Amino acid sequence: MGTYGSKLRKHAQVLMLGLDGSGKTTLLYKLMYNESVVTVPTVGFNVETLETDRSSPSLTVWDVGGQRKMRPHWRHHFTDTAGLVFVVDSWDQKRLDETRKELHRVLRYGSLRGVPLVVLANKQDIPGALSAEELCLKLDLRPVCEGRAWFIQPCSATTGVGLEEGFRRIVYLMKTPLKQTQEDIKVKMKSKGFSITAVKKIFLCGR
Ligand code: G3D
Ligand code: MG
Repeated sequence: MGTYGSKLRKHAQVLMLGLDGSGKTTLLYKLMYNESVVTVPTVGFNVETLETDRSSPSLTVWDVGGQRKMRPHWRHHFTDTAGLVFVVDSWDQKRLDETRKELHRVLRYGSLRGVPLVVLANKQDIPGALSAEELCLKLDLRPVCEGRAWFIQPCSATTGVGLEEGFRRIVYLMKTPLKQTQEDIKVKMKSKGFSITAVKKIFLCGR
């Protein structure tokens, strides 16, 4: 199952990163308790366990503080990470460049090589938020994710829309070898009448 497969047992560690203010803590607690919480900037980390279906591991989700001074500490959480969730504030275009740089920096770490990635395009409820497709291009996801299973999921931590799908997707990517993932998507989309090129554009923004 590749380098990340051995890390997937009964519990799997999912690391959730992203700039401060992107919505990590809000979405974690929305997902856990279906409640909107008042957040304060996370200093250190929050950790919660999410139960999935029986055939999948439970997820220990680490929500690590995203302030600039906290980012050098992200790497201490990389070992044993089976899946990476990177949260983006889709509305805040001023910080897109910073977001792209941090994401690319994280993906360059050797210990995260081959670890599946789900980018959560958060704050879709705000008018003017960039779509997943637009973010995909602006964050240069396609080239930087070469050789890695990845997906971009639009969501809103406030309304809860797209959150479960995003975490289901990371479980799926963690359980399925990269080649299989590509084949599954091709077959699924063919049955729905999409061409392979369309699959790439719509779901993966290219690979
Ligand atoms: P972080 O943990 O990534 O640092 P937080 O981010 O979860 O603390 O969220 C930062 C701010 O963004 C919070 O607002 C939170 O309510 C808001 N937020 C998070 N997700 C969404 C979303 O999907 N939509 C909207 N509209 N807002 C969101 P405050 O005002 O408390 O700073
Ligand atoms: Mg936080």
